[in-house]
Amino acid sequence: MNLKIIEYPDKRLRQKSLEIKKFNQELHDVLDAMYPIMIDTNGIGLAGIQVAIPKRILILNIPEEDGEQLKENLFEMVNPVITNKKGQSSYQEGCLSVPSFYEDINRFETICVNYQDRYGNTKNLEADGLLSIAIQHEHDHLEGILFIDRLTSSRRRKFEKEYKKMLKEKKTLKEA
Ligand code: Y12
Ligand code: CO
Repeated sequence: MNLKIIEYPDKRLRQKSLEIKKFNQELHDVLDAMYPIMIDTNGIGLAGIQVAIPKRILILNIPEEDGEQLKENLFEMVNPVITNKKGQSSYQEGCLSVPSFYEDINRFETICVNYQDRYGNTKNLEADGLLSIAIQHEHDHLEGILFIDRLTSSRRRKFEKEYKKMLKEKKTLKEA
């Protein structure tokens, strides 16, 4: 499966992703194909829409303290629903669909999430720390929301200016 990460300002990132109803081989193939893309690009989280698949799926692989990402720590969440949210935390987030930009974003500290695994089994998870932040970030993607939407308006304006400049430089380099 030839999947590619789509980048802001691609309008597809604004789509609301659709519920998964069939837990079939096609779903397994997509989830299997998303994993190497996330790992090869140093990602810790990836939602379906980031590879142009508007389905309610996300994967997460939080690194160990030494930075190693173990496949046994992989979470695959299908149709995730965040049920409880409490506390507040701030973390410098980045996104594979918004390259080269990192910013502190406020999130809930602890969340509960109900989801299904790739076979349709229902799961419940209470998450805090980086896992909680990453779930909230990826869950936003399913709603067409990007972390840059959560910036203050002045910070957002600064981002748009810097990002436009970066895209222009990238284009110039490509043409050279
Ligand atoms: C905290 C941190 C991240 C999340 C959501 C998931 N975001 C990511 O996994 C972002 C990964 C990322 C990787 C990059 O490295 C490469 O592309 C090689 C990167 O670097 C560049 O774009 C140049 C940016 C982001 C939630 C909470
Ligand atoms: Co993202």
